[in-house]
Amino acid sequence: MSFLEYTHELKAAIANGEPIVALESTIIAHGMPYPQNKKTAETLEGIIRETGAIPATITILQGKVRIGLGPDELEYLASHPEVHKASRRDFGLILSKGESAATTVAATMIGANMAGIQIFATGGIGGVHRGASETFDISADLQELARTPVAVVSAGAKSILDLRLTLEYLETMGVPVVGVGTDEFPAFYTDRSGIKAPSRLDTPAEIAQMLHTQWSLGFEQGVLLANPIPSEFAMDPEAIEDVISRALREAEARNITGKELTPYLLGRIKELTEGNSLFSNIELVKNNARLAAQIAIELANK
Ligand code: PSU
Ligand code: MN
Repeated sequence: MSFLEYTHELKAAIANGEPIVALESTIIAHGMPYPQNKKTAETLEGIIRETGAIPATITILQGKVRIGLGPDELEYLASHPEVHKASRRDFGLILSKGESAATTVAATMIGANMAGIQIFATGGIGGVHRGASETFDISADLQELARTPVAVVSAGAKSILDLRLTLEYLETMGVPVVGVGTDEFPAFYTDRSGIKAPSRLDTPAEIAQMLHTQWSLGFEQGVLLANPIPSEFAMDPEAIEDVISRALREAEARNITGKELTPYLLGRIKELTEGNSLFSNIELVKNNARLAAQIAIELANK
């Protein structure tokens, strides 16, 4: 029995080796408010098509891992923030009950890999949280990068996380981290973090060559491509740091932990910046979708 379901378009595209870019669904259900989340999901799919690749938004719907999303399903996910947030641990639980879920970076990597899709665009990945030495809060996204050969295009990671520890963890796990056109690891809302990126590549062709080589060697790891937010959309580093510190203090005071923490922080940051952070967030994901499509096209020619 297959637990995977494809749209007709994607079934054919995969069989024909066409360039495809996976997109996650937690960013829709739990990462942005309605209706901007729906609009953004549509815009991302549009950018990938205009660039010459095919979008594959990945979700879990009624007990199936769905590769590709139709308009009614998008409307459902975008307007139901109470839908499950699924990571690796949740597949058996959710599929066996025929339930639906938005997929995190980790779960989207799993779905993409099952479907044979190698490139995935998102905004920010989960990572080692600040204070993890006490809380043990390390996103399952990092462990997934250590074991699933999918390249994730992100704008680095939000400084709700401890970026240095996140990079240490990825180093330990043998995950290549590549700054795209930058020597610094980008911090999501800002193109600078003061932390050096472990490596740098500048063009989609170079990146595709690196991915092809890495996976031809048989490594099982994913690759983290850290693509900085275009500077015209970047936020003021000090202002955003104040907001993040405040959101973190509030989360601690309210005892918010586990999988609730990241969505809580994202929501508070948006409220506290009066939507400015949402604007930057949307622009950086668009930028990542475009790069991911360019890489997928180069990789399809290998
Ligand atoms: N970071 C963001 N935006 C997001 C997420 C993280 O800047 O939307 C979402 C992604 O789906 C990511 C998940 O995979 O949160 C990580 O959750 P956790 O920290 O609970 O592992
Ligand atoms: Mn966590």
